[in-house]
Amino acid sequence: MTSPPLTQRPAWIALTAHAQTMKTRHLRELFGADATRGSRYHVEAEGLYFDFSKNLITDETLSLLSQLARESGVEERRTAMFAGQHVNESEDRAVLHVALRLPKDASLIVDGADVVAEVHAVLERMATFADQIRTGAWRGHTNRPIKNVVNIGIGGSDLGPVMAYEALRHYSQRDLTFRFVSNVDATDFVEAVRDLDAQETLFIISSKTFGTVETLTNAASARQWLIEHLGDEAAVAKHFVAVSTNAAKVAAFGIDVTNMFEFWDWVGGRYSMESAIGLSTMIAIGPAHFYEMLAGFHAMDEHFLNTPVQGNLPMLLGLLAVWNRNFLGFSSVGVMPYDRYLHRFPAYLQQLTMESNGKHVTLSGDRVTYETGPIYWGEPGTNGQHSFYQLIHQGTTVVPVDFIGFVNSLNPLGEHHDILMSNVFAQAQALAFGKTEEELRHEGADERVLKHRVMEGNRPSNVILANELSPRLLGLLVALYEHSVFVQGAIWDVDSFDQWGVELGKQLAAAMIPELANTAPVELAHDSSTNALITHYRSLKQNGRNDDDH
Ligand code: G6Q
Repeated sequence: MTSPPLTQRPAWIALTAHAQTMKTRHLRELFGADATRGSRYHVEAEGLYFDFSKNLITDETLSLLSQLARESGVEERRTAMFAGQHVNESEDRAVLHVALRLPKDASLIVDGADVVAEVHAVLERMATFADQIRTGAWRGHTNRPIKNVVNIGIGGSDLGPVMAYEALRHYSQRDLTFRFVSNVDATDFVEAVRDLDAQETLFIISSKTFGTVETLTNAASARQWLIEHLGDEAAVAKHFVAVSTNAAKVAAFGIDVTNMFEFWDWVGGRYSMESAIGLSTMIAIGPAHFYEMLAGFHAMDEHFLNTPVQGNLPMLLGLLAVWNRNFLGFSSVGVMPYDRYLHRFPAYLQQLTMESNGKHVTLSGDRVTYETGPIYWGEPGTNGQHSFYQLIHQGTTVVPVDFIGFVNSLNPLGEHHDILMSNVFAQAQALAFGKTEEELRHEGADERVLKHRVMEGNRPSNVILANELSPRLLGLLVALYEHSVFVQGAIWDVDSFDQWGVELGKQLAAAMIPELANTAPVELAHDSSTNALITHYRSLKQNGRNDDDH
């Protein structure tokens, strides 16, 4: 399908004009004019209640956004992705994370092979291994059961596993300890293992390419640590497994490929937490819970694929994000989970959203003439309320917020949960409706600080409410955001599945390592700032650590 460039599509032009009117409206007025707005602008599906009524929208906005999706070919692109076409055009790859969560009896033939059979074969191997670790049947080199699992990986090979472990900790086997090492900063590794007994420690080296410098550096240090503690190279066999697409490099590192769990080129790093990259998750929560999580992902996939736009959660979340970004001009999105277990969810989402849609050219390589991916950030509630929420409420930058909350706590304790959830509803309310001077005066507020206390309101938010945080729910939630990112990327006409922007820094750093390590004089040929920094670093480094500094 060829459609005109985004800004020339009729819906885009109409939305631009419509936004001028909407910018003069206030949520107070929109709610005042329609007593049913709060219930009308919500969708309930798969156990998720999505309230989007506190966005600066009307029926016309929604209908124009649906038109924009149609004119942008979002549905065609969705079909193409689910069918295994190479929608990651710049890397010429299929994008099939949805195949990772297809049920066992499904089938999806890609390039002549049934990927579902391959996916389930790996899941079964993972389940056998996870059970061996969980029951103590897998023995370490000195015949002790494994008690500690350390995942070494970075980016997509870390953020998903650590987020999922934290999110589903309630369901985890509590006599096992999990650690996640990602940063090449040695502190990450050293602090992660300092209280662990090597005899009871399993390292999972998670790397799609098995060529990532941070992961290989940490993996090498882990190997050395293990051998130092157990005094035998042969110990590696029982204490290291790999998750990768690259068997040759796994073998070259010294891990037996029978201890490698495979995934595929068509799984993007940031879309891989339910592949073998989720091995640590499966060990933590057990295979049955892991399959429940996959079922949650799949339910959202089906919902996304089969539901008309007006009731389609990822479509609506994505279209509203485009509305806020492009037409109202808001440059960031706050994601505030009111659940402590989801404390790594914002970090996970940052990669999912910003690595996917932080792009400056279209699929055909033309510079975009509109804004693309907003900045995603966030913290769990209620902590944020006692710090940066001040800016969200009264600052000069409007930050649309996604609130995520649950009806039932996994740790019911006194009044805690009602207090927590009252804050979700209250924050969304305060953002939308604020407080006027008149109201404050009526309440008898001190005239001297009246202006300081005014809350302008009219700040958009979504509320996502579910029964409780379960493995299934986590799958639903992650898939909701994955597909919302897809919808946004399809409208912006960018490649949401590549990440060329992370390459240059890696190349420059690789070239500098010898310059930093070398003690002999070197000819530096960078810009004058970089040259001066390296020179200063080298000269201080040669002086060694200063005992006065610590
Ligand atoms: C994710 C990115 C990136 C990747 C890491 C780790 O979509 O591609 O974050 O996951 O760079 O890569 P490896 O798994 O290959 O080590």
